[in-house]
Amino acid sequence: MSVGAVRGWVQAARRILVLSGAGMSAESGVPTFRDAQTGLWANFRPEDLATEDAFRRNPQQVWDWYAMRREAIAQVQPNAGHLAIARFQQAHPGRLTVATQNVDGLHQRAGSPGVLALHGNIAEDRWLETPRSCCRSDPPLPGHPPRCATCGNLRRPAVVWFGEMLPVAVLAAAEHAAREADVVLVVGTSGVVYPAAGLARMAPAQARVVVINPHASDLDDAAREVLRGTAATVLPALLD
Ligand code: BJW
Repeated sequence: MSVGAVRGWVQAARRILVLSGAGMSAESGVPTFRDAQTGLWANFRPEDLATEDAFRRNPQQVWDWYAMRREAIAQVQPNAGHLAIARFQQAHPGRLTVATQNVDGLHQRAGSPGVLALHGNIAEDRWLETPRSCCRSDPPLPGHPPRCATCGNLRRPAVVWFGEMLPVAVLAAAEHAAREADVVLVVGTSGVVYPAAGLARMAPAQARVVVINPHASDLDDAAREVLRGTAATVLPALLD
């Protein structure tokens, strides 16, 4: 099986789901989480940073880690893979849905409409505790993190940490897109984090699931075809 054959599936498909992970943005210069040398968690333990407990224990450390990543992401650009997806969507409205685990906003910046951001968006923040009227009335006091001047409620990154629910409507829309898909392109994810990884296994039995990843992933066994290449090289060859 070749890129050419998968391209035929894509061109014939009525409904396509792209499920993307950190590898989608690697060629834009955003580090992945689990790659051995360069992954964000080669140097940090996720339970120290990507949980609500971690934030409550050490809000400044977690806030600063996210602020550093937010600034780095603001400097990078969508790559040829993001752009190929967005071009396909513009040329074929309604045929392709993007569900991404990425919080970097690069699909949106490439011009993809209706991106389902399963794990939130790093550019946004929200209140840690349910906001009271004081939180809503005055701008938060600047700080690391900013806080409500009256009750001390903290701002936190609007991302989904371990142990937290994914946004319900976003996950439901992604599940619907998976069940309707005749082709699912699983791009740049290790496939270890649930429920996002489970979307690739929700496609109907006759659907063609294609993994695009230079390395082995936990979703290879769910795939009809595995393309061992990178997002920025394979996606333009499939979609343009
Ligand atoms: C390239 C490339 C190139 C490189 N081109 N490819 C079932 C079983 C066991 C555990 C669970 C389960 N269900 C739920 C859980 C618990 C947990 C979980 O999944 N744990 C597992 C790790 C074991 N899940 C959760 O806690 C989730 N919530 C939940 O389940 O809630 C339930 C609940 C119910 C009721 C009440 C309350 C709760 C939430 C998960 C949130 C994940 N959050 C993070 C952080 C986001 C914020 C941030 O950015 O800091 O999301 S963790 C991190 O992992 C991030 C990513 O989106 C996610 C996935 O990682 P991804 O994208 O796959 O990246 P990598 O690095 O792992 O892989 C990169 C891949 O790219 C590699 O394969 C490379 O080869 C490849 N690559 N270059 C293409 N150029």
